[in-house]
Amino acid sequence: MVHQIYLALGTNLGDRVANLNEAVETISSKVLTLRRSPIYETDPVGYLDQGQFLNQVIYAETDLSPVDLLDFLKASERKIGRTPTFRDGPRKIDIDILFYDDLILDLPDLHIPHARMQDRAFVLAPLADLDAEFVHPKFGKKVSELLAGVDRSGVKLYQPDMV
Ligand code: PH2
Ligand code: MG
Ligand code: MG
Repeated sequence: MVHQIYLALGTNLGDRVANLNEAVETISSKVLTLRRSPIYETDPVGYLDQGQFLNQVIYAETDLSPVDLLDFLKASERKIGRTPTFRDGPRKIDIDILFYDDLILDLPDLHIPHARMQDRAFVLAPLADLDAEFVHPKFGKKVSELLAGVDRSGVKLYQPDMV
C-alpha cells in the first residue's frame, strides 16, 4: 500500500544545500520524492544562538508504516552524520514527518500531524508552496490558513528555482 507523505527538512551546519540533497538521496531507497518545495533561509526558532537554517518540504510516497518510517528517517539522519545535541540545537539534518495521508496518530514518540508544525512558518511556508489547500486533519484548516496565523518575518526565500 502506497502512502502520501510530507516531510520537513532542516539544516544549519556545514554545506546546507548539500545536506538537503543528501537527505533526499539517502531516503530514496524507501521514500520516493515526487516534489520539493523552494528552499527557505530561516531564523532559528526555540534556541536562538545558532546559525540560520535552510528549510524545505518534500512530498513523497512510501510503503513504510508510520513507525517504520520514523525509524528509517532517524537512521537516515545518523547516516548523513547528524550527531545528538540538545533540543532545538544545531544539526546537520533533521527530517520530520508532517503528514501521512490523512492520518492522526499520537504515540509517545510520534505525533502525526507533526505536533508543532502549526506554529512554525519555516514549515508552513514551504508546505504551502507545495499544497496550500491541504487540510490539516486535526484542525480542519488549510495549510494556507495556518500560514496566515503565524509570523513569517524570519523566513526568506533562498533558492526559488530549485526543483
Ligand atoms: N528546527 C527545530 C528548532 N528550530 N528553527 C528553524 N529556523 N528551522 C528548523 O528546522 C528548526 C528550528 C527543531 O527541529
Ligand atoms: Mg524538527
Ligand atoms: Mg526531528
